[in-house]
Formats: sequence, C-alpha cells, structure tokens
Amino acid sequence: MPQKRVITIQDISCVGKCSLTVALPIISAGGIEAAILPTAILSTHTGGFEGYTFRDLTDDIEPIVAHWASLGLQADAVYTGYLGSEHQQQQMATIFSAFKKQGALVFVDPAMADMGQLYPAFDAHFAMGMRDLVAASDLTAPNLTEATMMLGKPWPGEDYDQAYIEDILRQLVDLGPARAVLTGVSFAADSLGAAAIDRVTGRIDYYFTERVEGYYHGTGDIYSSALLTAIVNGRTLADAIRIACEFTVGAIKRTHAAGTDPRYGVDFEHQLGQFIQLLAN
Ligand code: PXL
Repeated sequence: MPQKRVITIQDISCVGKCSLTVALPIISAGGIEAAILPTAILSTHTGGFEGYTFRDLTDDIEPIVAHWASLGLQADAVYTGYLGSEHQQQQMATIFSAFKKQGALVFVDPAMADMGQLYPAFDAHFAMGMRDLVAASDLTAPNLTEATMMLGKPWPGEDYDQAYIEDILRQLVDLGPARAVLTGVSFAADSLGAAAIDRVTGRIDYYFTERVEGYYHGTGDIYSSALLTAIVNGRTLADAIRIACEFTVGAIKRTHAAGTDPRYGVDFEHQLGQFIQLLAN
C-alpha cells in the first residue's frame, strides 16, 4: 500500500506545543506523511504569553502551492488549523481543489476561539470566514465556542443539555461538511469529551473521559491531529473520537501530575506510544 499523505496548513508556534509542532509528530506517529504549509511563524502561541513575534507567511503560500502543483503533488487529506488572516482563509479553496486525490478528505479545524472568546488576533469577520471554510470541508471539529460563533448563537458556557448539543451538531453539518465533531462537551462535572455526527446516517456518537482540572493549551490541536490521523487510517468516526479523547486526556493527566506551566502545552510526547497502540487495536 502506498503511504498516505496529509497536507496540514497551520502556523508554527515555535514554543508552546500547538498547531504544526503537535500536528507533525502526531500524524507521523500514525504512519502518515505530514506535508506542511506554514501560515505564520510566532515565537510562542498567543494564549497567555506577552510580546510574542508574528511573521505572516501569506506571500509564501502561492509560490509553495505553485511549486507543488508543478510536481503533481496529491494528498489523501488536507487539514487546516490556525490561520493568520482572512486572506489566508480565502487562499484555502484553491489549495483544497489542487491537491485532493479522488475521495480525499478536507478537514477544517476552525481554531480561533475557546471559553467564549476569540483568540487575541481575531475578530467577528474572521469568524465568518471560518464558517465559510467549514462549509467547504468534509469534516470539521470545532469546540463549543467556535461552533456557536460560526452559527451566530450565544456561547452557553456549561449550561446546556443533550438536545442542545445534538441541535448544534445538526446545524454544523447543515453548513456543508458531511461529518462534524464537537469537542469540550460535558453533561457532568467530572467528565468531558466529544460528540460526533454523520449527516448521511444521522448517527450521533459520544465519548467521555474524566475531566482534569485546569486549562491546558494546545489540546484542541492535539485532539484534531489525532482525530484526523485515526480517520485517514480508516477508523470510524466513533472510533476516532474515542482514540483522540483517550490520547489527549492521557497527555493532560500526565501534565497535571507534573504540575508544569500549562501555557507550555501538555506532555503528549510520552503518550505517543499509547496513541500508536490505540490505532493498532
Ligand atoms: O492552539 C491554537 C493556536 C494555534 N496557533 C496559535 C495560537 C493558538 C491559540 O491560541 O495562538 C498561534
């Protein structure tokens, strides 16, 4: 079997373990080639650090894409995460159509907000651009903040029930993607997990693990990278949300026990062995 290839398009936050610095090792651990298209280079991510640098790489995207096109490069999936600007959001449509093999998957993680708030670099207009990008995807994985922003609803905090979550899932697939995963779902104080919907079958799945106290940076990107890796390896959506939840919570638990500064991200590296096992079983 030829090795699968994912093109992932996100920033490089040099320190802080999110976006490309987690996507690359996780996709690689799953036996998939990770081709990368960096959107920006930051000294750290923007969550909780002051004075970070930001170099926009928009001008490099077109020449990189043109060179890849001249090589006839193709991918089994294209995965976008944190993008640096609205212009970059608009560049993605061309990239999706240029590099998708027949039957390839476009996965859009609308990485832009959490806990009811947009990340510092973004505004409401950018959020609408993300909604349009999600509309062009086959699979998306917002957290509840991102989902409600794209759907023009107020963020419910922790105040919601199963009917509310299933309504959000249905509205997400109504935007365009055939499948959607909602992260950060919780119906009980001691558990946290994800919900997933398949528009074609109408099936909804949930998976929960224990909730670990605290806010751990980069875990959305770890979750998405693991989810996509499992899907590209042929796992069902129900399996993929389980594998991604177990892997991510394992890394969070390890980091919580170590008591390190959560801005520097979680110790997913020591969970990669578990991730490979989860994929093999
Ligand atoms: O984890 C999402 C993310 C990715 N990249 C950058 C970020 C963030 C979240 O804050 O700042 C640069």
